[in-house]
Amino acid sequence: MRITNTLWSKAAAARLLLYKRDASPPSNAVRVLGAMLGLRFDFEEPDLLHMEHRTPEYKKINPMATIPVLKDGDFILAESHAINLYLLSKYGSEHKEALYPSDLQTRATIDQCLFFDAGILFRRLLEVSQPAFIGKTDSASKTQVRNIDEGYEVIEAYLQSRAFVACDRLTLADVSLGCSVAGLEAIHPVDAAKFPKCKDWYTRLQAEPYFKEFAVSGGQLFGKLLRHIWRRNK
Ligand SMILES: N[C@@H](CCC(=O)N[C@@H](CS)C(=O)NCC(=O)O)C(=O)O
Repeated sequence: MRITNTLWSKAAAARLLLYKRDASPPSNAVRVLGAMLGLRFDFEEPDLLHMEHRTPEYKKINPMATIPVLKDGDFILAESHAINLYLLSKYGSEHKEALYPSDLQTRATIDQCLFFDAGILFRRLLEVSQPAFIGKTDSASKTQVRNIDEGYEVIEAYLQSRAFVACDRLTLADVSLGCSVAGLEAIHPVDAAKFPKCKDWYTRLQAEPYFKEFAVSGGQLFGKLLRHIWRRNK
């Protein structure tokens, strides 16, 4: 049978290997986008609790020692935001314009959200989980909870003038920020009284295809894991 669908043939020909964990919000951002684009991945699951991501072998793949990492044939790429931009550029086909519009200001606003996620919002989750995983803490501190609220406050501000974080439709920015919020919810849920627009946005995201499957269930898994570790650390 002759393959006529370019996207299908490109994706099927590609050997996409994703280093991920189900409880990792940035890994789930790649999985949500991958599913939206109809991509299939093979998976590797480094055991972060046993420091498999800090071995010399893993650092040869990703010197930052983080997941997710994508292998597309011989090409290796780390950092979920970079991975999603790459996957969308290469395999996005008709989804490119919707998820990362070419309008300069809209695109710049999406980039702003992606950098906010990478540099600020997701770090607020790591600030809670990293010390717990090395056995030092058994709860989130007041400062950490306040910092998470400060992150929600930024999203609330972005949503004042639009339905989604960067414009009036769902983009790559919602995928990444939504996955981080799914993880943060397991530590300190969005308070609808303080952040009504953020709560409404997150509720709407849960109805988006693949978001519940990867982001929400991944966030719940992260919460279970964190609580287990906190109990162990008491
Ligand atoms: N900005 C990075 C963050 C990646 C990241 O920190 N991932 C966590 C897992 S959710 C990790 O690899 N942590 C390992 C560590 O901090 O040692 C991305 O979006 O890919």
